Amino acid sequence: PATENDARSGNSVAAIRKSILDHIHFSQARLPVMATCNDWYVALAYTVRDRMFGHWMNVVQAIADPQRKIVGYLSAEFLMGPHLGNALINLGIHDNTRAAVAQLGLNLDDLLAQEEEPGLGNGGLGRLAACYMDSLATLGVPALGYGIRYEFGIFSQEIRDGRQVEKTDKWLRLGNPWEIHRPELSCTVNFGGRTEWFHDERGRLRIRWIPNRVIKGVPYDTPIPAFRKDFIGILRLWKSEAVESFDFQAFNVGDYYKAVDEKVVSETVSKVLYPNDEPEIGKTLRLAQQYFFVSCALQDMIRVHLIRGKALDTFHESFAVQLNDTHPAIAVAELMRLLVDEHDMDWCEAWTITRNVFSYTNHTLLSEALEKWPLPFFGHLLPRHLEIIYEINHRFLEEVRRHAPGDDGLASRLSIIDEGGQKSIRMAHLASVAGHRINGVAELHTKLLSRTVLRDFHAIYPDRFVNVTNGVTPRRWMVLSNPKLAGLLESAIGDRWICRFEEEIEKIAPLADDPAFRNHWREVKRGNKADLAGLIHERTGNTVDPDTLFDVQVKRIHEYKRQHLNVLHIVTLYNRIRRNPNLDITPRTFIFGGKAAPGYAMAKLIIKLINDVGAVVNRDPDVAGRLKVVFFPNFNVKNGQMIYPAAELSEQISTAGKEASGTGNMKFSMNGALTIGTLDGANVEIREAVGPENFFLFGLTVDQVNDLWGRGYNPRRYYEENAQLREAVDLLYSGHFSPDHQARFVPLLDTLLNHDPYMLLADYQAYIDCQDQIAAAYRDQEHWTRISILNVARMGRFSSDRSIREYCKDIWRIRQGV
Ligand code: DL6
Repeated sequence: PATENDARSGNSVAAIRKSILDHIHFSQARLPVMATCNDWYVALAYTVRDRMFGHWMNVVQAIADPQRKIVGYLSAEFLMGPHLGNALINLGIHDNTRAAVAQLGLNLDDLLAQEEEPGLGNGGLGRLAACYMDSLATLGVPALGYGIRYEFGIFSQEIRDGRQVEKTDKWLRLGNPWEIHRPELSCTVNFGGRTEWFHDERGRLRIRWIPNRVIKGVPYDTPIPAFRKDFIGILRLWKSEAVESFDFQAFNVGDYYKAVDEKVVSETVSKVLYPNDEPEIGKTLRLAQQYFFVSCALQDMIRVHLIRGKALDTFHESFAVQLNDTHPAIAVAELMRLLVDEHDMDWCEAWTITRNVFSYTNHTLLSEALEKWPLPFFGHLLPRHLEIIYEINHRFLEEVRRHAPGDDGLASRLSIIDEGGQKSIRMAHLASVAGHRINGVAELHTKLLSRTVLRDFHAIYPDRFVNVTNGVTPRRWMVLSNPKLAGLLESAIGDRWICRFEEEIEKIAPLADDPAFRNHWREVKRGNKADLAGLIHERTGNTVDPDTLFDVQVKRIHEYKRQHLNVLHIVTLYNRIRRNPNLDITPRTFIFGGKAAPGYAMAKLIIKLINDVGAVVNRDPDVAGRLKVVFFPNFNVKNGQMIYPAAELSEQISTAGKEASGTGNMKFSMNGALTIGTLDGANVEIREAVGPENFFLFGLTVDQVNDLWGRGYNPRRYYEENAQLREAVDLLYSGHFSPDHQARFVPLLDTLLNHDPYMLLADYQAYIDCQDQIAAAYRDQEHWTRISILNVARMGRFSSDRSIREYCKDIWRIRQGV
């Protein structure tokens, strides 16, 4: 058809080629002979983006349709990963684009490699938001993802001398062809100052906020394409700017630097993503960021609602707003302020709307990650919001006292204001008071949430609590990352599994009994391992053998995730080889990857530990290549796409009760890795789904962990009573792996022996025994392959499409679209 060949929107090879050349000329102003790789990448990105604009108009129509409810997903982080490859897959133009690019004498892989990924998130929480944007679009739900257009995303990690070195992530350096700048939709955001009473034009006494700083939020929209549907999601990220670039008054009197200063300070707000795992206290800029994007988002939603021609008292019929953790929880007070102060609504009516609009997802039980803002500091930045929070809290505590008269303990435990010690605002309480639904991200997590951190809320509002187990998108994490596997699946069961994962993927289960299929399966994995081995060599200089067991732990580096337990296993195997160099051992390649928060010294020491142990083990002639340890630098979405498909063993070994869900565990399993894991987070459900016989379980349960703390945990006893453990720990103490600095790992080892807050020593022997079983199981490749196939076949439940359907039904009360 003619439209197929239209250079602006057609999908034929000729149309795509023509479009790329047009963009080289009209958008880049380049002669093709002089165009750089980046010019071609940008021209291709524009070509692909053009093909989303038709879909975009469908979404604009859905957003304008007063009958359709819109999801506003508020998240301080969106870890989208590279757009180009994903868009080619979702738009169904991958093969034609590859051909078109080839006709221009270029290689698509080189252009894909050119894209700097937008690393606007720390890890699981931000990546979950990205998977959810993909599923929302694919399910045809009109959605706006609201966040911050950080100028610098998550730092990029280099490893020098075995240590993490952080490099600024200048992802916008060469421009960003995916976004559309929308200055006409800018909002203003106030900070600081004071509030005052005044009489309005009708003589009523009201409050107004006199801020001492005003900045501008400018949105940039990125289309998030649905899989093979004429629909997109809109990711609307806000950049902070000065309201006026120059203070002309200051300029006129000659103070040029003061004039520029205002601009610099305003732009600081969206400058840099904060790393997690670091205390919040005192980070004014962080609170400013949170308020900044949330205020812009709510102003934007109100604008959209009013454009629909509806009165503000029906705002909750237009929008369901999800608070992705507590980072955007200030939205509760901001919506009240906008409705009551700016739109003159009655408090009770505004509160009813607010309660209907918001729901809250909790992503962590770790007390250090629960956000609290000291009162004076909060009031200094957001004086009006402090008053509003006091009022919300006052009314809420009255309700609590009616519910449990005389129970002052309950009231003080539930209060949004923590009165103990330094007074502070508990953001999780603010979100829980307002949210009509509160959800955890895995069954175990939701259960623990309602028994621990939000126990009192659960007691008074049990119906607010629901679980929505996380999911990941099979489009990015299978089709895009693992084309070999996707091809094999397609030849076996067609391609309906890509967007009907829950129903379709199990159809491969019977093929686990087919020897020919198993052979193909192994070839796919072997190919992916060889690809990764090449990349490892390129990035680290290490040579790894694709015929060894690829044992992988990639995720943020954190003590609770216990990368150092994995290291204890490596040292234990190493000791066994040292004792008996002829030992018959299953050869393994241990692959680690992940970033440590820049201020988290212990996590950084764990990175050094992995590298130091690797340096010795990899070189030891007795080991003779049977163990290899590599640290893959700069784990991000792009690298993850290469790593998950090559993994055979997935390490999900957090202390039970600490990992809210995990999503890497799902990505591994969907790509055919078997899991060694504790009963933590979504591991519990993954094990149930794949079958206990197809999952390597070890370790204490949550109840056993609590019980052991209750009885008095003495880690040193485990060390003293377990010769193998002692030998491993002693070797680390001895400086064997750190000859240049014998005491390097003492802080880490002393922590293990004296406190061991994450119970590595208690779980050590169970972990080693389980790893020994795995080593034996791997030798039976037919059986291993069978389990691998069954793992993939039974992952249906872990598609983010299922999660989003649950949010639609149980939380947002939204019908799905196309
Ligand atoms: O829900 C997404 C992801 C979970 O899979 C991880 O288990 C959890 O650790 C992570 N939580 C955070 C919390 N950050 N804060 N606050 O990143 O969420």
